[in-house]
This record gives sequence, structure tokens and C-alpha cells, in this order.
Amino acid sequence: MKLYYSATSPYVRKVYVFAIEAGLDEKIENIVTNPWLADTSLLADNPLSKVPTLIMDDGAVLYDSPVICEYLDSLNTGQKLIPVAGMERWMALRLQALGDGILDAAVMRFLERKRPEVQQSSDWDATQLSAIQRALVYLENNIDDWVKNLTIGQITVACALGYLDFRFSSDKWRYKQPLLAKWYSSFAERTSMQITQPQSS
Ligand SMILES: N[C@@H](CCC(=O)N[C@@H](CS)C(=O)NCC(=O)O)C(=O)O
Repeated sequence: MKLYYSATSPYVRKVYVFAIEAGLDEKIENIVTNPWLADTSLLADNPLSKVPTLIMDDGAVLYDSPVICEYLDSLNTGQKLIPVAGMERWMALRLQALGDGILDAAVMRFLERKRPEVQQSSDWDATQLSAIQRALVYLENNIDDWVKNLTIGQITVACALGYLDFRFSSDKWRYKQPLLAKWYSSFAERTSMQITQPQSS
């Protein structure tokens, strides 16, 4: 398999953490890519020009991290990271959606800050920040419901917290979310998290 890869993309990190936890990372070859430059081969494989994009061994292409993770879990012969059925499955997928939502809002904030200063909207930034803060409060207040098993949901939340630290370290989310901070500091020690730490380009 080949993966269009960027070292700073939290969605790529999510796929890699998932692949490592599923024991599949060595089957993936990276195609280092800058998706913002409309790389022609990425565009040919994904009209949205986004990473992660996975090329399967037979040449078929998958995109969007939830879809890629579903595919990887179908190859995973160990403990499934996406529960196959029942409430466990829906809760794991919902947790993934919450983590992805934090990421989407944080990435939008990051991109907004790259626009010329006169075009930046503080209202837009505040809206995204509020969504992130509400999601963090939810995670803190409901931690007992989601910390039990390693799933796609936990992996996504961990990558989202890692991204907040990477791009918005001054926000100091740990002060208001001590239980979440404790969980994350332990989760971040996993090999999968250690070897996928984002690097500034
Ligand atoms: N929902 C997608 C989001 C992927 C995404 O937004 N990737 C960013 C990099 S962090 C990207 O490739 N952006 C390029 C663009 O939007 O043109 C996923 O989960 O894979």
C-alpha cells in the first residue's frame, strides 16, 4: 500500500497511529506530499487533493481518514480497533467524529491565521475555538465512558490533542481538563504516538 503523506497532517498521523496499533505500518510506503501545492499525482488520485489518501495494492484509491482506517481494520488480524457491531461500534465511531471535529476546527483556525491579517476574522476564530472547548469539556466530563478500550475513537482524540499542542500550545487546555490531560500523557507514551510526533516543515 502507498500513502500520500505529510508529516504535519494530524489526519495522516491518525492513520499511521492506527496502522501501527493494527500491526500494518510496515506494509505502507509513504509518498511525501504537500497537499496545498495541488501535487499532480495526488490530484489524479483524489480530486479533493487531501492527505491522507491511500493507494491499495491493486491500485484502487481510498480517501478520508475514517475510510482508510476502516480498510486497515479489515486487514487487521489482531484485536479490531473499530468494534464490528452494537453500541460499542457506534460509540467508537462517535468518539472518532468528535476527535475529527476538534481537528477540523483546529485546522480551520490554523489556516485562518495564515491568511493576510486584514482578511482574518476573529468571529470565525472564536466560533472554531468554542467548538473545540465544548468538545474538550465533553471529553473531560464523560471520560469514564470512553477510556476503557483502545479504539479508533481514542486514537483520533489523542491525535487531536497532539495537534492542539503542536499548533496551539499557548491555549493550555490541560488546566481545565485535568483528567483528559492525565489520560493523554499516558496515551502519548505509546510507541505509535511517539514515532508519529508531528515535525514542523
Ligand atoms: N476529513 C479528511 C480531512 C483531511 C484534510 O483536511 N487534510 C488536509 C491536511 S491536514 C489537506 O490535505 N488539505 C489540503 C486541502 O484542503 O487542499 C480526513 O479525515 O482525512
